[in-house]
Amino acid sequence: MFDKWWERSVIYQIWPKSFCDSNGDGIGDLPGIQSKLDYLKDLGVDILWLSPIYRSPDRDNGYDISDYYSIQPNYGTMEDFDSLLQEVHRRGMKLVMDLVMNHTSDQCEWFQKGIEDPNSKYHDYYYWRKGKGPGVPPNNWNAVFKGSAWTYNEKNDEWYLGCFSPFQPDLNWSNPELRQEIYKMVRFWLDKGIDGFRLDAIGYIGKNPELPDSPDGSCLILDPCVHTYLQELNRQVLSHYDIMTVGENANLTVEDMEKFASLDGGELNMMIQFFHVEEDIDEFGKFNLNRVNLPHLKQLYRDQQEDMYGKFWTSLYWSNHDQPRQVSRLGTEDPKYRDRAAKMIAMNTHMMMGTPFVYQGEELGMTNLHWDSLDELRDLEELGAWHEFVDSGRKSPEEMMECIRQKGRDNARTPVQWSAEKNAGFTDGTPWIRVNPNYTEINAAAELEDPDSVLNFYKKLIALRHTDEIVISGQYHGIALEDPQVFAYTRGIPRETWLILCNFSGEKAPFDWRPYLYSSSEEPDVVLGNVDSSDFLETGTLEPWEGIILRCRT
Ligand code: TEU
Ligand code: CA
Repeated sequence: MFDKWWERSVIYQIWPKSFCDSNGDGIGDLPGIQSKLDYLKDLGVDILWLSPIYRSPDRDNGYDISDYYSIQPNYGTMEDFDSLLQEVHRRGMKLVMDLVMNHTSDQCEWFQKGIEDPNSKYHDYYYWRKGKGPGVPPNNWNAVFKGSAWTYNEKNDEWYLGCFSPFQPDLNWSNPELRQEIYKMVRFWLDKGIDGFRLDAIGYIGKNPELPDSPDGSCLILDPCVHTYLQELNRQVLSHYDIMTVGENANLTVEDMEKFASLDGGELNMMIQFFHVEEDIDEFGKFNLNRVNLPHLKQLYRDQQEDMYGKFWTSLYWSNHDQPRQVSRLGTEDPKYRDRAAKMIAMNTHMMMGTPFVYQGEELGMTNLHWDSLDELRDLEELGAWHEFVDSGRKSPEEMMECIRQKGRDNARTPVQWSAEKNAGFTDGTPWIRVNPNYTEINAAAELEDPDSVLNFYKKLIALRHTDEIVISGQYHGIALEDPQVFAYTRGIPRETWLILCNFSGEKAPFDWRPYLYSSSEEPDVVLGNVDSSDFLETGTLEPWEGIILRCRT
């Protein structure tokens, strides 16, 4: 326990399309990423996770791969990739790639060949089934991006399964030949010397080949065979390399997480947890206007953080390419407190047990975008949900637009704000998606110069993980669970306790810290805080959005 390099690391996620454009076509690319490696090294992160860069028709931003062995031409060439990998390693960082193996694009050669010749081996690489009758799909599953999970193909009078969308047909993992085909591809990338994978939608690969109806029409059944497949992948491929793996799947319980990512290392090293980002969902899924319920959230964290000790490892994050911007979601966009809130939220995440993930632009305090109209949106999830909820009259267009502004994925996908120059310094051309107009205030160039910026605060937080053992191995205790404003917890190792206090509200918050640092006769010292010369220790009151770390040694 605590001796793995990824347990001592901070991961930075790059979503290539919006990171940095080197050639003026309005689309981020690999040379653009390479040009920012010194910035990332200076930030202090250890591992870069690259969202998919494989060849793809780009219906779902590369999560629909048409050729696993080549690079998306918009992003560059294989030489660009090799050069990027080399430059990442030269700076002492590591590179982790996205592995999308639940589905391919419908443009993938395997899928196309299976349609052309239903007797070819490629046909059984996917789930093809006869309908229950004319126009009636084989079962009741609905796609994640709305509509039926089945698409009819006239040529062979069969339906194929696409649990996310019709552009993303699911691979048939019950076919051993398909599994070997995938393992071959995984080895191809590992042999290049990459340092691991983030495994997309991994729970979906486990399906009972009978494909029975599900009680709620969901296609995420989590059949136990998912563990058989992952153990096989681990035994035959992953365990032969010094790499890390992080699986991604929504709707997992703490027990599920332990199965996927137990410390015995038989499957994956950690999972991307979802309980916190799903705390606010309702019958419309993520498209709602709910703010997170703080006492409930603290309870969920307490359960997981206290339970995982000695059993499994986890990821820590609020932001990625599927989530709205965290400062808008949990903090405030009010310029008076925006930066302070962004720092407090980061502190809350980074001081927990697990590996923190920073999503591009988060370290600058980037916010959601106030979208004006439907034609500005790019995400197929947002558009699918729009049609499902607005066309059926379940939500008015105005309400749905507001839900997208608050929760939609496009918020995370606006270009990284590098400077106050045109298009935030992201591109000389026309950006593929709108740039957030607040780049004149929120941008890397300005923040590098400002010692009090969100960016410089992230550097301090990240550095703590490298200097203070307690951040990695300290036991977590959730406290003051009922407090409606303050998220409080302690971390402890023998002879040392840290108390982390985060005011998740725009009001002052009294908090009595004494009962939690009882082991010491001396006054605690302040490890880090987001309020300049905070007087919290004297007044016992946190300022709006204040975050502070107190330490006691005995
Ligand atoms: O997401 C998988 C997943 O579980 C989704 O349900 C995710 O929770 C949803 O997008 C949230 O709104 C992965 C990728 O991260 C996502 O970008 C892809 O669109 C999806 O797989 C399909 O490959
Ligand atoms: Ca480009």
